Amino acid sequence: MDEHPRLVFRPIGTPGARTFQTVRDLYNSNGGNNPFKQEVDTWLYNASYSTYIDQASRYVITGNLSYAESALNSMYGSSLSYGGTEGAFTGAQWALAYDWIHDAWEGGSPPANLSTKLAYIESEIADFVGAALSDLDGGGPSLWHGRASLGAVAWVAALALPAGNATYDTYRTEAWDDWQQSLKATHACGGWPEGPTYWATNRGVNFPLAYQSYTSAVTGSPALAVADPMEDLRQLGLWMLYTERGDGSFNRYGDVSSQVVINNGTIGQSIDYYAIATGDPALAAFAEHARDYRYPLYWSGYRWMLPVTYDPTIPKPPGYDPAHPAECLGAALPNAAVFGRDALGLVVMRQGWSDGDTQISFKAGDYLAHHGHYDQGTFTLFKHDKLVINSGGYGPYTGDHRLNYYVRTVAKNGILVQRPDEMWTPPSVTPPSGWANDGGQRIVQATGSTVSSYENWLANKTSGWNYESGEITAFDNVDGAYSYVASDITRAYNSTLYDCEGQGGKVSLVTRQLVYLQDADVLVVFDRVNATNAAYKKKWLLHTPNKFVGGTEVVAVGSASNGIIEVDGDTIPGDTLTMTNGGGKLFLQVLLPASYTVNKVGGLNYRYYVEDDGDDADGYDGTNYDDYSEVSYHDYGDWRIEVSPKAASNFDTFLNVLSPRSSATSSVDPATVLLASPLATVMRVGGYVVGMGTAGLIDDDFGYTVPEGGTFRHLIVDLQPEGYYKLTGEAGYDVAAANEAGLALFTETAAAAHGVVITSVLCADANFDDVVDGLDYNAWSLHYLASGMNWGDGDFNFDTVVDGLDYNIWSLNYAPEGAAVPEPAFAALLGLGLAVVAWRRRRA
Ligand SMILES: [Ca+2]
Ligand SMILES: [Ca+2]
Ligand SMILES: [Ca+2]
Ligand SMILES: [Ca+2]
Repeated sequence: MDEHPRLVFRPIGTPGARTFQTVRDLYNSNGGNNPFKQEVDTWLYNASYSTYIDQASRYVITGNLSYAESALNSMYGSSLSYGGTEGAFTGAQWALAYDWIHDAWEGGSPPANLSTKLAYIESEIADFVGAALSDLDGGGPSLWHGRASLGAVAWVAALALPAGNATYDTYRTEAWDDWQQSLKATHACGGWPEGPTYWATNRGVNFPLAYQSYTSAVTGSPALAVADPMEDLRQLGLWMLYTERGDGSFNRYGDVSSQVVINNGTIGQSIDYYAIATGDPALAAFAEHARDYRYPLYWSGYRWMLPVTYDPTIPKPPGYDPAHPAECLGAALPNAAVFGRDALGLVVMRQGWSDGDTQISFKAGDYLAHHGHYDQGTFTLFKHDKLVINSGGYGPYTGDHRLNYYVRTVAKNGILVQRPDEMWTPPSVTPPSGWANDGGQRIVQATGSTVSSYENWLANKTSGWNYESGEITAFDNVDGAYSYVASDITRAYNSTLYDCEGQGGKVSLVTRQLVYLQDADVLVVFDRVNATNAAYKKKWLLHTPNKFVGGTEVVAVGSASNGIIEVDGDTIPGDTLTMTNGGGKLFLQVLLPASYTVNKVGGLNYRYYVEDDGDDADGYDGTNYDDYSEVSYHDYGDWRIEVSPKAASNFDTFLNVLSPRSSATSSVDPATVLLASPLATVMRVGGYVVGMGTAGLIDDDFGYTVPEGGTFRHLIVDLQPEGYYKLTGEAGYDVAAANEAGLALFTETAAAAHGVVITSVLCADANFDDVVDGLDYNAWSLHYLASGMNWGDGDFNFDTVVDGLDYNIWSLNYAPEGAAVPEPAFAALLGLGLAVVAWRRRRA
């Protein structure tokens, strides 16, 4: 492996490898009239950017030895110091420059003292690697803050060092282990837990660089710690793609700074790099989409990366239109995706990728790093403009605004449970005003996380630090129809499962479910909250740029435009509030609790207000934590609403319907509650009926009345996964299987108002007598090979044909006592279907 170049590029002439010649050919293609040259030339002749790495990159592109010599002398005349995790990328840059120019003069005339100069650079890189490994050994860098990216950089730098040196070999062995941690960390999260800003800054590019350097420099190695590193890189790329919300910026979560916007110039090289490293067509289209927001895509100081990161010839998805690069993504990708289901817990649901399509982000994950927030269960919504946002801004790191508002649940679109005597004594730095009791989620480490490895994080999930906070319990998506996510966020709070203050917990259950009806463009949010004390006031929060309109306002503090305003839910026509921002408008309909109040909190002196004694009952004597300066890249909403039940109860459900529209829209389909029983909660909006389990799993039959005729799709969740259910309506019935997410979709038509009953059925019970026996076989045999069939005719796999596949299902479920399975006369035709069905059943 001791040939050069070996980092990213291989020597010219290496079959099948990316080489300097590949770059030069790309640059000169089409007679020099090509997008790569066009972008490169914005930097190539700009003398303001002529550091060692600029010059080394210029050598890669042009083959001009004067650039190589300039890089050589520049490094020889300076030093490389280890500047901690944030500055570590400098070590990778030295390694790349050294590697790329090392053999530039082979077979020609080298510059004076070449070997002396290379030896000096080599020793500087070695010192850097030694210092980085020592830092990693010391356990200081936390996995999802600096450790994962430093491990990747140390690995790249170690690979540049010569073979046949015992110290360097030891470095490489140690760096390999650290890089395996990087692989595990990024595999687990599928995105960056600290959010888009820390990702863009010194992190995103390291992971594809480390993997590319591994593939280009290493010819034999132990097995990698992850099964499919390329797919992991693709997920990281898709995370950027999905979370771009429609205005050239990313969903705000974690500590966010100006790097959250594509046109900042610090994220562009990462967007490109994931496309070229994976060759994924959708990511390549997204990179061109990003260029619509900024061209050239990177800040000049990063354009030396273009030979590494950019290749405009990567194939794009079918239907790619350079004038609208993102439009093809709808056909290339599912409308919803989960990133890091068991760690980051981020879900994005989209209506599509066209202008004006709704984009929703949702988060229910675990504690991972100190630039993450206490935001489990929060969601954001973008349509034409910001409509639902995470509030606040990244002010002073240890200031009151950040520690008592910005990172806290009160600044998110989640649920507060006010326990006036709840204690707040998190470790490390205390904010100037002391810790506020915001009523939100428990604080793990708001400054200085200490995750020393992936295994260390796992070991602390439900013991020690108790990092376990949120869990995505179900996810499903059908393009053009619906997206669904369910989560349990009980552990995010001081709960009966774990209370970091030893107070026994304020809740025993907090769940949130989102059903997004893509074609209707309606988001249904259903929450269950069980408090350990009925007196603990619950608040359902929604942060918006502007004030919601609706209801009779009673000013409690301040004024109607700057204060805390109480609204009795009974005074809100249709229980519907509206909020307009730019070209977008949000209709919010509060369905449950049936009897509720709304506090509107906002205006200049109240927008960061926290009821910091955790008690509304003794008056609004809290604090507006405004010790930070607003900047354009923060979603600094001015208003929030707090929906609370009027009556004190341990258990409450919240059912809210959000209809995002263009600002010109004057009304939307009203939603209505069809059932709110202890077993099931069912609502209707337009042609959709959506049902949830009121307390959890729906384990009994239930019914409701649809108040008019028409064709309805009944989307019911919280069913037994892979259980069978029958909806009986006016004109007949529909049988459906609940999928692994516990979701079943029934279609039904009626002429007028009608009752509907949903019952569970046994698989293959054609005549619904709760036994699978010969009578059901008879139904099957009577319709054998007929099409247009339904369940009662013997079609048990919903393909409308009655055939051997259905027989297999019947025979596997045949269960009268003591009976044997009758053999059909034509068993030979069953073939492959048997294996498929048998496998499905075993999973149930
Ligand atoms: Ca979890
Ligand atoms: Ca108070
Ligand atoms: Ca039967
Ligand atoms: Ca069938």
